[in-house]
Amino acid sequence: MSPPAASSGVRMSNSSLRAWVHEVAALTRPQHVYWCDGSQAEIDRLCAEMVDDGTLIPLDPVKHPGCFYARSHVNDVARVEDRTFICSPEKSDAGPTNNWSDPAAMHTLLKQILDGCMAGRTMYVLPYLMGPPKSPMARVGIEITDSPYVVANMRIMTRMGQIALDELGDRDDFVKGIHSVAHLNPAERYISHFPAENLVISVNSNYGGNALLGKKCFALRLASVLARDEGWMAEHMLIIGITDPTGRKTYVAAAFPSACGKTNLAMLVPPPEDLEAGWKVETIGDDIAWLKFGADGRLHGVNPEHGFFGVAPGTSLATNPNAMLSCRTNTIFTNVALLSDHTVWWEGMDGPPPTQAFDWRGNLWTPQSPTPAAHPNSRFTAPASQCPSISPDWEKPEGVPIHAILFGGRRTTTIPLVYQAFHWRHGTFVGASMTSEKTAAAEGKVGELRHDPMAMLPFCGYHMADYWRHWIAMGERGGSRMPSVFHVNWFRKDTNGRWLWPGFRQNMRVLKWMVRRVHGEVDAEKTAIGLVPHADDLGLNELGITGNAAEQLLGVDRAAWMAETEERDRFFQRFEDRLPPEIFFENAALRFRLVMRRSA
Ligand code: GTP
Ligand code: SPV
Ligand code: MN
Repeated sequence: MSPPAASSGVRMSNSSLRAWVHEVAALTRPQHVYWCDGSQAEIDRLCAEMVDDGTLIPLDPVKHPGCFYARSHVNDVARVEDRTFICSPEKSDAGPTNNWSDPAAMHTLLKQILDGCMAGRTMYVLPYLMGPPKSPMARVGIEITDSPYVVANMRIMTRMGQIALDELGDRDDFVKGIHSVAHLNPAERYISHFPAENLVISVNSNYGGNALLGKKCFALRLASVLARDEGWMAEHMLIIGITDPTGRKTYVAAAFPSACGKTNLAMLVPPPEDLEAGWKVETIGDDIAWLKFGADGRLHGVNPEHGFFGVAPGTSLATNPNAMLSCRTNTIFTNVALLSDHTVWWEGMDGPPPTQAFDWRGNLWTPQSPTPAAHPNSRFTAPASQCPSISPDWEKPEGVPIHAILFGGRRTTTIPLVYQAFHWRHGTFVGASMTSEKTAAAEGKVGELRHDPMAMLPFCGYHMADYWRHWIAMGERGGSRMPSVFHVNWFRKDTNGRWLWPGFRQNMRVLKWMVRRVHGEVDAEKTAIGLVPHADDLGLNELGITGNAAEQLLGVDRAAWMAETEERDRFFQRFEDRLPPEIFFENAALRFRLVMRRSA
C-alpha cells in the first residue's frame, strides 16, 4: 500500500507519473508523500518548518528580506566527480572521461540504499520546467526528494510546481530524478545517470549539482544525450545580449569551466565610458544554455534555468554588483559566513572583514583564523528575475540568435587574452582542446591543470569523442550561419604571480572586439593559433598594458604552443579511433603552422 498523500493543491491526471511516484514511494517508504504546487504559501510553510528544525536560519528582514542561511554537512560541499556515473547500456558509450557502471548492477546497488531510506520522512514530488514556458525547447522534469532544502533551492532554480504539470499534460516523456539524503554517507554517495531511461538517482549528498537534479544531471548530462539524438546542443554556457551604440544586439554564449567566470561575465557592467557611449550587456543565463536551430537557420539559445547558483567568494559590489543585487532578497546562502546581526559575509566582499563571524562550519572565526570563513565553494541561490541586468529576452520561447561562442579557462601561461578560430571546425578543435586549473567547485586538488573540453568534462552524458562529432555535424548543418568561435583567458599571470589582465568589467574590451569581428568591422592578425587582435583595438595602452606585458597577453610563444599541441595529442589519443579525424587534423595543422611560419 502506498502512503497517504499530504494535501496540496496540485491538479494532475498523468497516470504514468502517478504510477512512477507510487513505485518510488513503495521502495523508499516515506511517512508522507507531498506534491509541490510551487506556491508562495507552500514555500513559506516549508521554510518555517526548516527554521524550526534548524536547517535554515532566517536573515535580517530589513537588510535581507526573504533570505535564509544554510550550512551543508562538512563532508558534502561540492560536486563529487569520482562518485558520478553514466550508466549507459554499453560501456563504450560513456567514453574514457566518464565513470561507467552497468545499469543493472547500479540499479541493484541503489535499490539497497533506497530501500526504506525515507522512513519517517516526507517525500516531496517536485514537478519542474526547464526552459521558458510555452517554449518548444522547454522540458519537464520530476524530482522526488526527501530534502526540503532541495525543494526550496529547486523552487528558485527552476519553474517549479503546477506550471510544470500543466506543460507536461498526459505525456510520459518527463525526466525522472530520485534524490535522497539517505545518511549523507560519502562512501555510499552515488550520482547515477541512466540515459536510456531518462533517469537520475542521487543518494547521500545534499549539495548543489549533486542534489538539485534539474541542473547538471538533467540540463547537461541527460540533455546532452537527448540533444545528440534530436539535433540540438546542451552546453555549460552563459548567454548574454550585447547592445552597441547603434542599438544592434549581438548575443554571445560562453563556456568556461566551473568557477571560471561565467556568472561574472553574464552580469558584466561595462566601464563608465562604454555605458555613456551606449553599450549595454544583458543577462540571459549564467550557467547552462540549450541551443537549437531556429527557423532562420541560426542557432538559438535559451537558459533552461530560473535562478542562479552562484559562487559567493570573490563576489562584491566592486566585481559583480548585479550578482550582489540579485541576492539581496529571496535568496538562500549556503556555506558562507554568518554574522551576529544575521547578515552574511565571504572572502572578497567589499569593505574590511568583520571582527568576528561564524564560519561555514559554525565555528567562531576572526580575521586571524587560519581557514577561510566561507567555504571556497559556498554559494547563493537567487531568482534570475531579480538580476538588474536580466534581459527582456530571457524568457522568449524561441530563444535568442547566437552570434558568437566563447571558450575560456584558467591558464596562467601560454593562452592569450583572446583569439578567434578560423572557422567552426577549427573552433570545435579549440573547444575540445580547452584546459583549465581545477577549482573548488568539485572535490579534488585545486589548481591542477586538466583538460576540460568545452567546459563539459564533468557534464557530458556520453562519449566525449561522439560529442565532438556532434559539434562538427551541427556545423555542417548550420554552414555559414554558425556562430563565430573565440577563446579567452582572463587569468594570465606575470612571472611575479600578478594578474596580467584586470578582468571583470574590463572584459568589455574583449566583448567589444568580438562584436566588431562578428559584424566584419575590425581586422585581426592571422597567427598560427587563430586570429588575434591588434593591441590598439583593445585599447591596452589606456590600461597601462604595454611592452612585455602586452606581448605576453596577445603574443604566441611558439615553443610553449608546440608543447601544447603535444599535450593535446596525448589527450586525444585516449579516444582512440573514435576521435573525429577533423580534431586530429586540426592539431596537426596547428603544429604545421607553428613550424612553417616565420612569425608565429
Ligand atoms: P560555476 O557556477 O561553478 O559554473 O562558476 P562560474 O563559471 O559562473 O564562475 P564565477 O563567475 O562565479 O567566478 C568564479 C570566480 O572567478 C569568482 O571568485 C570570481 O571573482 C572569479 N572571476 C570571475 N571573472 C574574473 C576575471 O575576469 N578575472 C579574475 N581574475 N577573476 C575572475
Ligand atoms: C558548477 O560546478 O559548474 C556549478 C555548481 O555551476 S553545481 O550546481 O554544483 O554544479
Ligand atoms: Mn556551472
